[in-house]
Amino acid sequence: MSESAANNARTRYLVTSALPYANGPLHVGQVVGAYLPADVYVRYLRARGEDVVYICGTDEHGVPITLTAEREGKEPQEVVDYWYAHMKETFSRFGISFDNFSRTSTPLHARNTQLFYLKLKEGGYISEAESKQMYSPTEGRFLPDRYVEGTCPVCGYKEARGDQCDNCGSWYEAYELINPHSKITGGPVEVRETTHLYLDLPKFAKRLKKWVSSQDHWRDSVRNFVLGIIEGGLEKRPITRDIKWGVPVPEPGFEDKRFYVWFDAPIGYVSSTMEWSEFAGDPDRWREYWQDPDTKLIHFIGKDNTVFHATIWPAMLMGVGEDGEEPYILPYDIPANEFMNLEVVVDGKSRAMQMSTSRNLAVWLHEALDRFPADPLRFYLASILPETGDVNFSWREFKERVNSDLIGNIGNYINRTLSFMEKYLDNEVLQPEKLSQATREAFADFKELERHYDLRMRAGRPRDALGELLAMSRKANRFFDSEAPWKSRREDPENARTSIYTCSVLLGSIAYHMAPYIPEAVECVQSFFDGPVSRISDLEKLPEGYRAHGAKPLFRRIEDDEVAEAEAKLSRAAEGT
Ligand code: B3M
Ligand code: ZN
Repeated sequence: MSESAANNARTRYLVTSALPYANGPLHVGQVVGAYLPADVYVRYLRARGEDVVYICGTDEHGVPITLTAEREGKEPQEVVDYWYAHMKETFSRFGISFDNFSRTSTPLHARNTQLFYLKLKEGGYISEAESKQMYSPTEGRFLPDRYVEGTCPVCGYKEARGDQCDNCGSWYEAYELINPHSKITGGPVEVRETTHLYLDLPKFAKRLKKWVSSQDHWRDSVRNFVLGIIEGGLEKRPITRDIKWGVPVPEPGFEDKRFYVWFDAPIGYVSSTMEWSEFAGDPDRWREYWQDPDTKLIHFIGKDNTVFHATIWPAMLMGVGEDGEEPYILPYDIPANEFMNLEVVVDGKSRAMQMSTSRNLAVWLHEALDRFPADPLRFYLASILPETGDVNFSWREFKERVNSDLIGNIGNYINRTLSFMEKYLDNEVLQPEKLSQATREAFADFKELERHYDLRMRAGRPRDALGELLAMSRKANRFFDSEAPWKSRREDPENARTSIYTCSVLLGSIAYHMAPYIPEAVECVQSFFDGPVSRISDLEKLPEGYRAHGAKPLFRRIEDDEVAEAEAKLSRAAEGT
């Protein structure tokens, strides 16, 4: 599509990636679930002139944070400060192009969360109720389920967790455990009554069902999962916790409680957008993105976050927009991605294993970036995005894909075309008077592939779109082979010029379409030319004064010993050595 056509029908997008807990490094499983697919999509939309804001930030509340802090003997604030900075830097090294990366510990976010709560209360969606909770007399506090351990009431397993038994899989209330004790101190715990605030989800059931059923463009897996939950019957959900770390609850008697992390976290998308408009010097601008029904709000998440984004969050959005207030829009799409397992060599044999962050059995993004540049990592991960089912990450496959597809196919094409121009044509490609039959055919084929690429990308399937890009590059390589300009340059120089002209146009298209995946390489290609790559994306026509100079190979090969080292690290974690 040409840029001017896209500009005429400019659409507004607000794209978000799940807010990662600020309690540890990012791993590739998170990257393929929520960040890379969103970033590729956003870069694609921006390049086509759409109005896009891409929002994220760290999730800094809840038990995941306090557990980490206690384990490390630190204050929660120290933990989140460290990991916020670490994540921000890692995302930037990996080329994730957020427009704003905020955090949920800001005062603005606390105010915003309280405002959401007060509006929901005004709307009649909040109630109070007592429940039983585990209390630790020695620590003088209520313990969240994850802090409690005991003997499973079903199978007798001694180290069962507060909410679920890892041995037999049963679910129960923490007070049903036999000999329950604190996971932190080992001391005994007892059952006490406590009061919490609840979000009245059943009041939204009808509206939610109607809304979800009509989302024909959602992935079937997501729509069916959510409909199943709604049809199974929604219950009131507690939105407060007996914990000291989090957003304070603006109610008397709740001074020692905080909002549940899943209540405030999605509001973090709104807060981050507000912060973005403040930074942009236009403090009300966020409203366009959250309240104008023409905006498309898209949440990229891993599938374990689906119920929060597709049921509870939309209910909250429905609930706060009533009574004179400008209503909030609902998510247009919630592309939930499946999981990634790791291919690990154990005792000399390769097998797929589930990632385990606590056992250090994970591919940490910052470590991967210490070994390899961002582009090849992005390329490989984009080629195995878990869009339709679980996938396996393998260092060996990384090497093969990069060396054969990225370098052998795409890199090779760009390199041979540019070197030919530079060596034999004095860097200059002139548009021929008449396009040859072979050129017209190549352009037609490319147009078709570009159309497929656009369809896949618009459908939120960047992995499939990447397949089309590789097909373009294979086609371009075949064209170069069959035209054989290295021969014709002696026998028929005019013909060689025409061939290379065509090859350059195809190169422009390839660069334009690979930009969302491997932005560094495209910047490099761009630096060989006068003018931005997108200007040469229009098939059939190169801009005036189009020249290339100083081209060098875009990628380096991945060597056996490099992946062997990365692989060995995983093997050691898997073997527990
Ligand atoms: N922090 C859970 C996760 O990182 C949670 C996502 C919040 S998105 C609003 O998977
Ligand atoms: Zn059990």
